[in-house]
Amino acid sequence: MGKTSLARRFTQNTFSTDEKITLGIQHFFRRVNVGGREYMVAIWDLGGEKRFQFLAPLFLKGVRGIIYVFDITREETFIDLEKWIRVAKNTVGWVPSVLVGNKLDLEEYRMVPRDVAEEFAARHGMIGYVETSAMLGINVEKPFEMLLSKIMEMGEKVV
Ligand SMILES: Nc1nc2c(ncn2[C@@H]2O[C@H](COP(=O)(O)OP(=O)(O)O)[C@@H](O)[C@H]2O)c(=O)[nH]1
Ligand SMILES: [Mg+2]
Repeated sequence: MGKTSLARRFTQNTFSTDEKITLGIQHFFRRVNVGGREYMVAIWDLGGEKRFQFLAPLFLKGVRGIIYVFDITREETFIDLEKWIRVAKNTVGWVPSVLVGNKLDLEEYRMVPRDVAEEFAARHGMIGYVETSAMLGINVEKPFEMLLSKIMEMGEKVV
């Protein structure tokens, strides 16, 4: 669907057509400069498969923000979001979050309309909705920037 591809694009500016399934969790890091200060962004990329679901609450503890990713060409990945939002709420309560619809390069196979996703993000109190292509490198920085500026605005140290 694109979680690992987006994290890889954001941190390494690379893309692989045969990205391996995420076994449990993968880590990605990138230094960013905001307002003349350097921060380290740590991305905890959770494998979405059912068999890894039990790990999520363990790793969600302490997160400062969440990017929820679905694939605009696969409606079931959009429907699945409700479950992940519930898991996050039960574990960390409210943290700033952004919704990402990935695979914008496959627009002709789109199954989830943009306004439906926008409405979903708003209804769940998310900062916003962004459509990306990890493959083409479209809009990949945007959800991370939105999340970071929100976290900073909340006036706390960024880990
Ligand atoms: N066409 C297209 N394929 C993508 C894009 N992002 C990821 N993929 C492909 O979708 C598959 C799953 O991607 P992956 O990043 O492993 O998804 P994850 O399971 O959410 O981590 C891989 O074959 C990727 O190459 C994208 O933006 N466009
Ligand atoms: Mg993955």
